[in-house]
Amino acid sequence: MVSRKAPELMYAENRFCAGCGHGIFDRILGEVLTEMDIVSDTIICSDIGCNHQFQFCMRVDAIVPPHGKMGAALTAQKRVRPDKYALTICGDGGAYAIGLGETMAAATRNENVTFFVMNNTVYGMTGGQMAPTSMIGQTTSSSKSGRSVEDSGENFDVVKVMGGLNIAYLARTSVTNPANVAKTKKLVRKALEKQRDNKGFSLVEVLVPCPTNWGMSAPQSMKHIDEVVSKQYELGEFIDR
Ligand SMILES: Cc1ncc(C[n+]2csc(CCOP(=O)(O)OP(=O)(O)O)c2C)c(N)n1
Ligand code: SF4
Repeated sequence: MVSRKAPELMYAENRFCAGCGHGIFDRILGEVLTEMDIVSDTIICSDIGCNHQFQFCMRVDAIVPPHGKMGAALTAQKRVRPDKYALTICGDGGAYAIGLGETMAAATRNENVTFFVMNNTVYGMTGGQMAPTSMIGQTTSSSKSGRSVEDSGENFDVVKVMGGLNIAYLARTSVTNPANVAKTKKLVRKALEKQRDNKGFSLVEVLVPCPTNWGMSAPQSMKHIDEVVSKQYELGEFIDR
């Protein structure tokens, strides 16, 4: 097997569970920041959630606002330091549950900031509870009989919700195989180029596995994304201005 050298900013092994998608995304982001030569021009807004563990493997400036306040924190950061890239790696819980108001407010203002939302369809760090993105029928630690529309409403699809907004970029991707990893890398770069060119708000949702809370092996969880999750959450580029 051929392995590529990790970029210099990745200074340690990651601490995610085996097979977690967060580590794959962090490596992609590390490569993009390095190739764009913007590591020292970037401040990552780190949400509370499993994603925050990027700080234990990536040497990059970061701030940690309260859980879910990414939209407000990124807005402040970018307005105070417009010379720095303002981006977040956050979970679907942080972006679409507790943080939905801030996320939408930043989007409707078309703030020049970038969201990378890791959608694993659960609250990973706190034990796999139901999130807005949990699919109808999905069993989680807080929906043992499966999510029902009657009790919990429809699941949250960011493309349906943000699709009509005047934002710069909206895309969804996954990291289930080398082709999807390569595609994700392109979309991550594109989103950051939107910010570089002052086009406004960009959001890339990444379908990532949480084998621990899904009760699956790493290969099973990748298959589950290809066969189930990405059928529910269509991959593609939906806004590109
Ligand atoms: C104000 C506040 N409410 C609740 C919590 C508990 N909490 C920590 S992380 C989290 C959700 C994590 O899920 P997600 O954002 O999807 O990220 P993941 O861990 O799945 O990557 C919650 C509810 C908190 N830390 N702060
Ligand atoms: S609990 Fe899930 S999201 Fe968190 S590190 Fe483990 S696999 Fe990743």
